[in-house]
Amino acid sequence: RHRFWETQPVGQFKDAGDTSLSEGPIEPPAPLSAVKSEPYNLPALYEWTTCDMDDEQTCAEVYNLLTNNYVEDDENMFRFNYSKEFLQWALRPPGYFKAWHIGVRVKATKKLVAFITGVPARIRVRDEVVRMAEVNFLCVHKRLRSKRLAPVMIKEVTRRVHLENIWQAAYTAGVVLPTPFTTCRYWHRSLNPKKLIDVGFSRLGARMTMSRTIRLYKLPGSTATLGLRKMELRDVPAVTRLLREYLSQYVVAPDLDENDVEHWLLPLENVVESFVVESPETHEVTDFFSFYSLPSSILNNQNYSVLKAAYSYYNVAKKTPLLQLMNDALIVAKQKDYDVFNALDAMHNETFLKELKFGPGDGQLHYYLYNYRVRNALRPSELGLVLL
Ligand code: NHW
Ligand code: EN5
Repeated sequence: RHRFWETQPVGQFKDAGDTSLSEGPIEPPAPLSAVKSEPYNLPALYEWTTCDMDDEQTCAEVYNLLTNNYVEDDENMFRFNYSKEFLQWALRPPGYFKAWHIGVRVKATKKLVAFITGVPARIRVRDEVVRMAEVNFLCVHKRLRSKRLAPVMIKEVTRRVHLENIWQAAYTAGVVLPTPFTTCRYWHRSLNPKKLIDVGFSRLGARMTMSRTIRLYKLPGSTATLGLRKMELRDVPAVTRLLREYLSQYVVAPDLDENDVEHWLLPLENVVESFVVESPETHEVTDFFSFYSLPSSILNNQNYSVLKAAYSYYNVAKKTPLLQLMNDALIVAKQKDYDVFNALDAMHNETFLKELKFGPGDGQLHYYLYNYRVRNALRPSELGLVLL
């Protein structure tokens, strides 16, 4: 059934429920001398390219490929539209490898027609912190689909990750592959219900009018939490401490140090937003929320071309009630003109989704590890990892 995935060190469907299999690496690391030193072969018309994301021209080519060919919903109404600034942020974290930003070009014209990336991360699975690659942005131009290019790209990124002596990877997908270690659902909170209905993102509920719907989703004009402010560089140590302690309760979560937190959480206009609560009395940072900005192109609509979506990222509520903190996140996102606020049912998110009027989406997100077996599928509430 899965001609490619059956050959890879991933949990196989046939092994589901086999209690003799232990948790951890599926294959041992090989000596580096055993890693192929030459790239895998591509069909003759194509060639490999390493994409320098510092270069504006290359970045624009990647942006255009993804804008026209990346992930769509099941009815092809929306397509992810990661911005150039977002791609540069996502692909250049501390310790990144340029060689892991891999493109495929048409030899004759140099047109970029496929892409895949990895970035390094430390991911904890129960008590083990494992060096991994986070693999993302796998994309093959619509005209080159179903030619088995994706397996070659996956093998090539694997080879380049192995060259750095890293033997595991984490990735997510909307499709089912062998074998998810957990599956999350997307939930959506309307901020601009009229537009969402006009573009077909949501529907007018039964026995609901437009004006009742607008009233239902109306939010206060200002935030409720005293001491709420944008995160600054000086907050990095406190946010790192809060986040490390918070993530320690999950079975799978990133192991983040101050450098990582500075990169992944310090606000970057139209890319990532983070707000902290600084106690007015003690000046301690007690809580924070964050979301990233991932617009979608609206395909085939007369009136609108972009849907502005905020995605819940990492949130820690130590003193402020989580419900109040996340309501403030919705208010901030509304003030910044987002149309919808999305969140997975991961971490403790279930405790605020329904109460804050999120509704379940039609999309799921399956989480995978490469060359690492997790013994029993996790509940989403045991997952502390958000991939972009
Ligand atoms: S998920 C988003 C993936 N991208 C899109 O959906 C964009 C739109 N679609 C496309 O561009 C986030 C194409 O349809 C793609 C497939 C390129 C998806 N993951 O070339 P063929 C990520 O980026 C398998 C993994 O003919 P195609 C995460 C499929 O099951 N495998 O198909 C990426 C089949 O194998 P099988 C996927 O439609 C994680 C084979 O590809 C997949 O022209 C990557 C068919 O290939 C997916 N999303 O191109 C894995 N979609 O065994 C990283 C399809 O079933 C692993 N396939 O026959 C770790 C590597 C690092 C390890 C380090 C130690
Ligand atoms: C790797 N980093 O399907 C990511 N999105 O629900 C790759 N649905 O937006 C994997 N179909 O439910 C990505 N509106 C996998 C996701 C791919 C994109 C996707 C879903 C997630 C989505 C929307 C629009 C559906 C349009 C028709 C949806 C309902 C919202 C409604 C708001 C009011 C309360 C009830 C729910």
